[in-house]
Amino acid sequence: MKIAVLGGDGFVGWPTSLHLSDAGHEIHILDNLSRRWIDTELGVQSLTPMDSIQERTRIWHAETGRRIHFHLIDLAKDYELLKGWLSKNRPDAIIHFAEQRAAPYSMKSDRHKNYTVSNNVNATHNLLNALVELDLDAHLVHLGTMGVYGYSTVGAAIPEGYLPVGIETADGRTVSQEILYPSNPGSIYHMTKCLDQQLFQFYAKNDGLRITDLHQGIVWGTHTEQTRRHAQLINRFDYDGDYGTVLNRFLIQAAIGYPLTVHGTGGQTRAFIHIQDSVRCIEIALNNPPARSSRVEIFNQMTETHRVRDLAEMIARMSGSKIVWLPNPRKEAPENELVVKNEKFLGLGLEPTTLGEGLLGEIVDVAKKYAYRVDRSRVPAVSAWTRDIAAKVEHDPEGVRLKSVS
Ligand code: USQ
Repeated sequence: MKIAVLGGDGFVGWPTSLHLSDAGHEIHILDNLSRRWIDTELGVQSLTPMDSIQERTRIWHAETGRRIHFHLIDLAKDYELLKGWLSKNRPDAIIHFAEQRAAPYSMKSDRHKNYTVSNNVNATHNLLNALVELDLDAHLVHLGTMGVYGYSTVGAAIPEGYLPVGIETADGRTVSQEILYPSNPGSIYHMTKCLDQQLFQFYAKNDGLRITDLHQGIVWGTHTEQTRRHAQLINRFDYDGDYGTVLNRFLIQAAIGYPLTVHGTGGQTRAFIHIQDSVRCIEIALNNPPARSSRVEIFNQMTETHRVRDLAEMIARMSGSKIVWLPNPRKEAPENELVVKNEKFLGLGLEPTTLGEGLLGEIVDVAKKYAYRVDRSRVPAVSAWTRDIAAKVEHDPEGVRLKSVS
């Protein structure tokens, strides 16, 4: 297949591009390199030394003989450029990762909120609009998030996208329907993925576009089979308070002798998936497109759920690290149960890589190898969800304490 990977320079986009190129597909990365600019804005860098996209693709070609093509395009701003590229290249499938994906970054200031909304929503809408205009029947696979559901299960498992409901009619009958699971975003970033869902529903219904939306949990790990092949193919690995996600952060903190930063009681339960499984799921989704004019296909892309404090305690036992219990900079439920259905990927052959499989140690080893690149002052998560929360917490740049001053 000829596949366009939008956002193919990012944390999941890069290993996905390698995986699919390895499987024999023709890969075109379209990316505006915004993630690299955000690193510059924030004054942080990936834990792992990451080469330019051109250098990465050169090494991939030298290693495998396969070409990954790169095109510098900003989906959200360069509609005509995007349309021109799609019109000329007419890919069979498009994978859409090209969105600002960090909740804390999206909540930093009014400017960051505006940026996240206009970047993410315009990127998705420009793409859908262009597909219709060009009459291009490419299968669109989008990276959504488990966060569209919120994380509370009211005692029932979260279904894969659609909720069966019975609606009482005026004449006393009950009409059965399947509706999109009610969205309940916890950040501006997560909200943009809820807006994406609505755009997909409309374009599938109105124009018959073939769309798959993958509601992914928190990704952990850094290497995949292909990124291991050469030092310069290494994936990015974020540890800072804005882009580092919880499990990878705890592992890096363990590696550099930094206390594990649990927000609140750590009673938050979240869904997780290893990066290797993430790229496999995308391949499975590509191989199972919905029919034209059918409803949007939705998969829950996760393999297990864990409570934040259980992860911290497990890593503390493994590494001898201390845990610090910090005032939570986010507005979120302090404790929640989470049960999620993921039978669709399992039914299509996904064999989950779980936390028990010895990979945690490998990640600590990667983190130790590059520990000299860590700026410890960038570890605390300081982006507060509301003005009230911001007033109650204060950041101690010398240590880990994001401490309550009230
Ligand atoms: N947390 C801590 N300590 C930390 C960092 C985070 O206790 O040092 C807590 C947070 O308060 C939160 C939980 O861990 O309760 C998860 O935070 P996270 O930063 O790992 O994940 P999140 O902000 O939800 O976002 C990440 C990705 C996003 C993806 C989402 C999937 O950045 O792109 O959509 O995970 S999900 O969480 O399932 O919605």
